[in-house]
Amino acid sequence: MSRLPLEKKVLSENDRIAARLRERFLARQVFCLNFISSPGAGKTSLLERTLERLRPSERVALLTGDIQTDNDAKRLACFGFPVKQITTGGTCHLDAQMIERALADWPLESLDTLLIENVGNLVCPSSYDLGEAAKVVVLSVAEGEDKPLKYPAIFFKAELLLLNKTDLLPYVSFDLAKARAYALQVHPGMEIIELSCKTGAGLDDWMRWLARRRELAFGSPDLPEKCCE
Ligand SMILES: Nc1nc2c(ncn2[C@@H]2O[C@H](COP(=O)(O)OP(=O)(O)OP(=O)(O)O)[C@@H](O)[C@H]2O)c(=O)[nH]1
Ligand SMILES: [Mg+2]
Repeated sequence: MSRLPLEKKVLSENDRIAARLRERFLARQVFCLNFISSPGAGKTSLLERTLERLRPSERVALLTGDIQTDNDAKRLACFGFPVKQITTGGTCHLDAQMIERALADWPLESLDTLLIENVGNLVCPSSYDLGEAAKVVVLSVAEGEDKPLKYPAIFFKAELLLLNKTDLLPYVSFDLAKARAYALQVHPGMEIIELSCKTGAGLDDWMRWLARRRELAFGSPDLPEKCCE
C-alpha cells in the first residue's frame, strides 16, 4: 500500500473521533483550546502564568502531551487544577484518540475549560484535530520571524498567535513587524498578542482573549482573573 492512502485513513479516523469529542465538549459546554508550538517556545510557561491568574474555584483542567517525561504535568500540578500527562512514547503529536482515552475517567460535567498542551512540534500537530474550539500557536522570538512562512499550516489553522519571549528582543535578531506581516500573509485577520511569560508583559491581553473567546463559544465568561475580584 502506498503511504498516502494510509495517512488519509489515519487522519479520517482521527477526524471521526475529534467530531465525537467536539460534540461532547459542546453538549457539556467545555471550552477546549489546543496549544501548539515548537519545543521550548513557552507553552507550559504560558499555562503556568495562566493558572496562577485564575481563581482556585475555576473549573479548568489540563492535558499535556510529551514524547517522554511527565515534567510539564508536574510543573502544572502545583496550581491545584487537575492535570494529566499524555506520554506519546515517540509519537510527535497528540491525536483525538489519546484525548478521548485521557478523558475517559474525567467527568466533563465538572469542567468549564480544558487546556491541551500539544507535543512540541510545529508540523505534525497541525494535522490532528482534537475536537478543540480553537488552536493557539505560540512562537518565541528566539526562533526567527520567518516561521509563519516556513510552517504555514499551523499559522493558517490557529486562531491566535502568541509571540512569546519578547523580553529577549534586545538580544536576538527578530523583526516583530515582519513576523506579524508573515503571519497575516498566511492567515489574514489572525489575532496576534505579544507577550513575555518571564516579565508578564502582554499576559493581561492574553487573559482577556481567553475570557472573550470562551464567552463567544458559550456565552458565560467563567474565566475572570483574580485581579478582577
Ligand atoms: N526569557 C524568557 N524565557 C521564557 C519565556 N517563556 C518561557 N521561557 C523559558 O523557555 C524555556 C522553555 O519553556 P517551556 O514553557 O518549557 O516551553 P514548552 O513550549 O512548554 O516546551 P516543550 O513542552 O518542551 O515543547 C524555559 O526555560 C522557560 O523558562 C519568556 O517569555 N522569556
Ligand atoms: Mg511544555
